[in-house]
Amino acid sequence: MMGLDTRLKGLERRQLLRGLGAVGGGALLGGGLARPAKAAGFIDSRAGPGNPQVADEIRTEFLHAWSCYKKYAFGYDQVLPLSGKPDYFFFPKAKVSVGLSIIEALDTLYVMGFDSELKAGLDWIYTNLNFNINSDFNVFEGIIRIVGGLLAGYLAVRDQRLLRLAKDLADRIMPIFTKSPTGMPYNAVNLATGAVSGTSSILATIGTNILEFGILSQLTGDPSYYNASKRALREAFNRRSSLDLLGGSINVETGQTTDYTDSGPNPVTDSFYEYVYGAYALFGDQECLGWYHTLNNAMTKYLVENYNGLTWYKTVDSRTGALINRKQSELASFYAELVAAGGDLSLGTAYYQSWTKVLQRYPVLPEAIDYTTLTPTNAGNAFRPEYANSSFDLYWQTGDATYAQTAYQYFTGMKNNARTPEGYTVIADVTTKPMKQGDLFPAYGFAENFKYLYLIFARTPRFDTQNFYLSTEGKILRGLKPDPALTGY
Ligand code: DMJ
Repeated sequence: MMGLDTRLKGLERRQLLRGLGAVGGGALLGGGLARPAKAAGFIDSRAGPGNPQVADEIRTEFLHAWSCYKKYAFGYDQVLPLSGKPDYFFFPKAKVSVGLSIIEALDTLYVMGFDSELKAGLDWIYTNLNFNINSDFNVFEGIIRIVGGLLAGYLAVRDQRLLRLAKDLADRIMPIFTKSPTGMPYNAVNLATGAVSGTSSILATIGTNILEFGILSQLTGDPSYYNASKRALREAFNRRSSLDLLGGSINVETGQTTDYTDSGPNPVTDSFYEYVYGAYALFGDQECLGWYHTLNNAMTKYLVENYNGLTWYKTVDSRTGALINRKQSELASFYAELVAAGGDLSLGTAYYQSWTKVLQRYPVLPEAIDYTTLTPTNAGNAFRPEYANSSFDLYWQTGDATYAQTAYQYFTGMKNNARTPEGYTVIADVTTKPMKQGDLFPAYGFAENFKYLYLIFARTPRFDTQNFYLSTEGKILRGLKPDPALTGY
């Protein structure tokens, strides 16, 4: 074990510096963009001290949510804040927990400076976490939440045990790629036996893994993780239509598209595009950047439309471009920052403004709307972070204080409606007054919402605002600065 540790450290140092490919020179921001030039007189709000008072308010609310998890569900996957009970996420039938909320929270606790909470979480992980579980495991969620969470935790405190756990889980997941005739991943794997299942995979499952697996390749010096993910992206890209649009799912054994619906930034295709671009932003992969532009240009051409003065993405048939529906999932709102990072700031701004219009109507965004009327087609809200994700990245891309203001508006809506006496929870109906609450705090709430908000207003030496990159699950995969007080804990 000592030998492994020493080897990893040496490799890690060299490869973190070098990256898997050449990352473009100059100061990079989240999304890998150089800062856009601004008109004379524009006040860049990034240069100042942030807003320590608001940062502290957000930090306090995070602790309120965390305390509820600690009180009722510590070591379980999630908490049910109203009933005060624990909840299983990955293995509800087997009643096995992997302490998901702890893993999701690691780098948030770190950047917020909750060191004793972080140490308690790490102690739980080092004592209890074991992936030898004889049950099927959802690989999409497992990679972005657990592999990503352990890697972000490792990048924060540099304890080799976290890296070993991330590698152990990734090795148990690898059969989804290596057993697939096309290289595109199956949906699920049995963590103990390596048996794979689920042959028709949605695009998000096929393509939301290169960031976590690429970091793992960097840290271990083993390129097989990155290469498996890259092959899957290539295979999916090669199945685009003559319009350069992609369908929603593919049979990973035959390679046939099983659903030709292109829902663009909406599920089930959403984070596929995020990771095609991310492979460039995080690892300098120019081929992926080319793929991103090909696909994004086609979406801009065939999906984007101006409707009643607002900008939205239609869902279309990928073969013909024919309209399927004009629904918009809240989950798509992250795309405002991605399309801006990819070079189209005016489209990103317009899309963000469209969502801000909905936020003015519903202080907590509904899960989905019909954008011809701005009315909900699903009136719940599962404590969704995507709008705040865009606020955060657009703020750091542009320095425009409008994004901080609208982020605070989002925070106020969340605090006024999703707060419970002991924690935070999901909303069952955003259209009622007061909003009807549900009974669940999703683990991603510890990874995303509060972190995006906090890192707009806070200035902490533990986070590099000049050069960062976060995964689809809000994991800080670049930009964590080690603190000697915690290193190796
Ligand atoms: C999170 O797991 C991630 O943000 C993912 O990309 C989409 N769904 C949830 C949050 O809404």
